[in-house]
Parts: sequence; structure tokens; C-alpha cells
Amino acid sequence: MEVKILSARFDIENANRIDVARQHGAYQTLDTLFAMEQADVIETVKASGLRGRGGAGFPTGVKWGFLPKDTGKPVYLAVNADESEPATFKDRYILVRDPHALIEGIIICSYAIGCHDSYIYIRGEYTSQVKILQQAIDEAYAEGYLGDRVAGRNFRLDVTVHRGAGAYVCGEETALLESIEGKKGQPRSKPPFPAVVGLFGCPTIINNVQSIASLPFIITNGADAYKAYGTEKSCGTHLFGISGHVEKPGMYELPLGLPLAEVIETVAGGVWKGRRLKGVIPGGSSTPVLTPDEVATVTLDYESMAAHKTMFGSGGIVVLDETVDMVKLVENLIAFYHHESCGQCTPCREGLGWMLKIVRRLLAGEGTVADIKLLRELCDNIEMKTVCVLSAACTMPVRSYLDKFRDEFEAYAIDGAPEQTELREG
Ligand code: L3W
Repeated sequence: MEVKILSARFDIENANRIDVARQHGAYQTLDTLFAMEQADVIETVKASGLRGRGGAGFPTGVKWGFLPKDTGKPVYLAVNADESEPATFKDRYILVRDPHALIEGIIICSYAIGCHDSYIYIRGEYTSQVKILQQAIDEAYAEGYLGDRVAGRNFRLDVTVHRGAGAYVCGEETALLESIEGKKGQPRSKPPFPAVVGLFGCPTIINNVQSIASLPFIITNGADAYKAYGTEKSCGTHLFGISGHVEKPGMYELPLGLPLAEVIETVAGGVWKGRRLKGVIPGGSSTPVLTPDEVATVTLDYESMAAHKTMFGSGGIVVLDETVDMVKLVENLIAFYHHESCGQCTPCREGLGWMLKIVRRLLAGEGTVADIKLLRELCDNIEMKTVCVLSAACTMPVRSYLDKFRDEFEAYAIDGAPEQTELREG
């Protein structure tokens, strides 16, 4: 089932070094690129069906097309490498194992949108990754792929790495912009979208690492070659980080549209230790959980996930076996988002704290069935009443656990906390 497009150089030793990467195809698309008109590059990316790989799945070429023309202002590209979604570790693979694919993608995007100053906003905790990335950028400058004359053409491009400082919310695109501008990382209201008013008030494209790293294949091989993978509306391939209770956790590149159950069984070796499946988080902690019945029918694409009332998300699949305590999982989930709330909006800042108190009350055996109702009401009252989707990224999955595993919450409310928690292996 696995394919090697984005991951083609992942297993080649030292492919983070420019000489090795070049021996295996890096930067070979630039002749094709500079022979194309900028508008044709945008059209090719639109035709490829590539959708944003940060979680939202917004069509990449369409986003580029939102840039206003002839404003007299510079256009910026900000690459979102603030990979912080729990269970998500795909961009890290690209940054470490094939940073030149990202740099080549940045050249392609920058040429297409007329950008001469690009930023890579990288998660602060990615300390070893930032070193490897910066080394690759330095090599690209030394070899003339970045700087005043990119690949000998009359095109300047500078790339600056900007490190975050440990805030999940800075992966939200407008908080990311605030952070690059040196301000507190708090999201802005949209519209205006960054494509119109972005970095330093100028038109800005923000794309995820994986979206950008997908571009060299598309420009080299054409839109149809990319569309040959995936489904009609979910085109191409995706890096899936499969973790949790499976025999073979890891990073796998797969075409979109494969049945999730088959991927868990065949690619990830099935639920570990022969245990029963309890649920699957399909694409990072923000995505609503799927029950085994839903896992049996869902496919790994945007449309099927939406039809199952969840989201495709970030490719971070977490398999949960029968031993998982869903109430404890929800506590963990809420604690994370509560901690990461930027505090700007009251429903998020205060509401997530109330939710955490309630679930902890249940876990302590001091809750009631009314608390479960209250928890659900809070979800409904917090969601979509804030500037950004951070709180919804908590309430949407919490609601799914409450609805699909209600008996577990009721057990805590009615019977109280179990006297002894079974010590689990692993
Ligand atoms: C111009 C319009 N631009 C939309 C642009 C917009 C953005 C993109 C998607 O949240 C989700 C979130 C997480 N004119 C436009 C327009 N755009 N309409 O399109 O926008 P949006 O608002 O749909 O999404 P978002 O605010 O970027 C992202 C989910 O992804 N997620 C992600 C988690 C985090 C990671 C990570 O750590 N890497 O993936 C997981 O599910 O919950 O719903 O660029 O400007 N009319």
C-alpha cells in the first residue's frame, strides 16, 4: 500500500545533505519551473488537487489565487512548521530526512506567488530539527539555490527560520504571523485572510511543510501524475504517523482514500497483543474519535472523514485498544488545550478550565450524571464563539467521546472512581 513520493529520500543515508539529495533528484525541477509562467505554476498546483496538509485541507492552488494583484506591497510566504498537534509527527520527518524537498518547494511556491522573502516558522521544541534545517538552508545558499540569483536566474529569494517558543496556538496561521512580527502569539480575526492582509500587513501565503514539500513532484511530473494517486477530491499521497496500540507504529506514506481498517491491519500490523479495538483518533487530537463500526467503513480521505462526522486532520492516527479509559483520555485532552489557550477569548480561557474541573470531579468519583450533561453543554457554548478554532479543537473531540462512550462517563458518575486502577503493560 505504501508509496514513495514525499518519502522517496527518507531512507537514504545523509539525504539531508545537499550533495546526497542532489544525487537523488533534489533541485532537478528548477529548469522546468523557470521555463514556466508564474500563472501556469499556480494552475498546475490547482489542477493537481493538492490540499493543505496542516489539517484543514484547503486547496493550495486556490489559496495562492487569493493573492491580490499589483498592490505594490511585497508578498510573503510563511511555511508552517509549528507541528504541535498531539500525535502528529509527519513534518518532522521532512525537516530532518529531506529538508531539501522543503527548500525546493519553497522556491517553487515563491516563484509562483512572486515572493522574495520567505519564513519557516518552526516549533520551538524542534531543537535538533532546526539545526538540520538551517544547515540545509546554508548549503542551499552556498550552492546558489537561494540568495540573489536562484539557480542562476534573475530571481532573489531569502529564507529565514523563525523559532517558536513552545505555544501550540502559534500553529494557528494568524498567531504565527503575530509571533513572527515579534508580538504575543494571539490569533487575529478572519477575514481579512492572510492572503490579503498577512505578515507586516502584506499579502501572505501560509502553507504547511508537507504541502510545500509536495510541490517538486507536481511540477516535475505534472498535475495528472499527482492526481493518479488518491480519490477524485482527495488527491495525491499523505504521510500518516500511526501510533498507539498497534504492532508496527511508524510513518507511512499512503495514497489518500484507503480503508482505515485495512491500513491498521496491513500497514500497522493490527491492534497489538491481539487485543480488541476500542476506537481510533483519525488525524491528531483535535479530530473526533471513531468507533470500531465507523473504522470498518471509513476511508482515509477528506470526504469520507466528513461523512463520518470527523475530520481528516493532520495524518496522526492513534489506535486505542480495549484497555483505554476514555474518561482519562478526555482529561488529558482538555488539560492540553486548557494549557495552550492563549487567553484572548473568555469562552476558551475560562470554559476549558471549567471542563477540566468537571472531568476531574468525575475521575475523583465526586461527579454526578448532571456533570456529564453540563460538560456537553459547555462544549456547545464554547464552540465557534472564539477568534480561532483552538477551543473547538477541544470541544469537538470531547463531544465525540461523550456521545460514543457515554457509559464510561456514567460509570464514574454512578459508581464513582474504581478503587484500583489496573496496571497496564507497555
Ligand atoms: C482566503 C478565503 N483564504 C480559507 C485559508 C485560510 C487558511 C486555510 C484553511 O485551521 C484546522 C483546524 C484544526 N480567502 C479563505 C482562505 N482560507 N478561506 O484556508 O483555513 P481554515 O480556517 O479552514 O483552517 P485553519 O484555521 O488553518 C486548521 C485542524 O486543522 N487540525 C490541525 C492541527 C494542527 C496541526 C499541526 O500541528 N501541524 O496540523 C487538526 O485537525 O483543528 O480545524 O490558510 O487562511 N475565503
